[in-house]
Amino acid sequence: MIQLYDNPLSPYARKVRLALYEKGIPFELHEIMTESQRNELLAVNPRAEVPALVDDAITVYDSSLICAYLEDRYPEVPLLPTDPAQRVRCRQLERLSDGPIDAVGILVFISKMVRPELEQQFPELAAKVTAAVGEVYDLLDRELSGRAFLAGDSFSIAEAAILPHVGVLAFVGYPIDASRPNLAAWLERMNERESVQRDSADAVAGWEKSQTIADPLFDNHHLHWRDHRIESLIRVGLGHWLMDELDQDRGFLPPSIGDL
Ligand SMILES: N[C@@H](CCC(=O)N[C@@H](CS)C(=O)NCC(=O)O)C(=O)O
Repeated sequence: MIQLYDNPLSPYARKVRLALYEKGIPFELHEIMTESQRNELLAVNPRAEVPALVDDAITVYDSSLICAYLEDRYPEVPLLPTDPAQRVRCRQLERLSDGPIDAVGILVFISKMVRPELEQQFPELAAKVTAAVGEVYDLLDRELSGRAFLAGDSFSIAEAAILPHVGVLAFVGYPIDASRPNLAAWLERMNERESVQRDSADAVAGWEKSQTIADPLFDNHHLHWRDHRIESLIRVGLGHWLMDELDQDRGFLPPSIGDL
């Protein structure tokens, strides 16, 4: 059976869970929630990131590669459209979600939860973060104009990638109101799906469990920085702050190529 290394709070892990639930593929779960489980994760992913998936002799990490693998290996319930133009649209939206949309989510996470003092240090930050979330919502609202699904005519990887981000943003204080009617209606429709309800229940249970853990895997005092997340910090004026975080060992970068 498929072995899934995941954390129910990670949007990337949730993308893979949604794909597995939609496809109806059973899996055995290795929930990686604590620092002491890092070695278990490193054994399947040298970047020590969730999700990772082991299917017999095959080990895959990175949610996009996992979803592509699932599509190739278990095509019965397709999560990629058949039309080439819609397929590329689906992949573009997934990439947008994993990069710039994730980076906006991290800005929210940092400024509201992990380093709330930032809003005092940088008085213009809250407005910049709110504007960034608004840009994400506007873009998705435009992309959903006249469409029931983001790409093609059924639930796709684009939905699986974007839903966890939008769901969390809406939950932490950025509701989607009538000014974005396409996005609001899409979210309401998606929330009726069994896969989405199962994943949301996993995330709520994961959040409750995370509150009882003394050595969480995602250490709020030692953050993992990379790619679009770094760009977005620089864009809102937090580039020097990031250098201080790294200098003071409150943050770290992914392994360099020699460590992979
Ligand atoms: N590109 C990877 C990103 C996965 C990722 O960022 N995972 C985060 C959780 S959201 C993680 O495991 N971080 C480990 C850490 O912060 O130490 C994917 O798509 O799977």
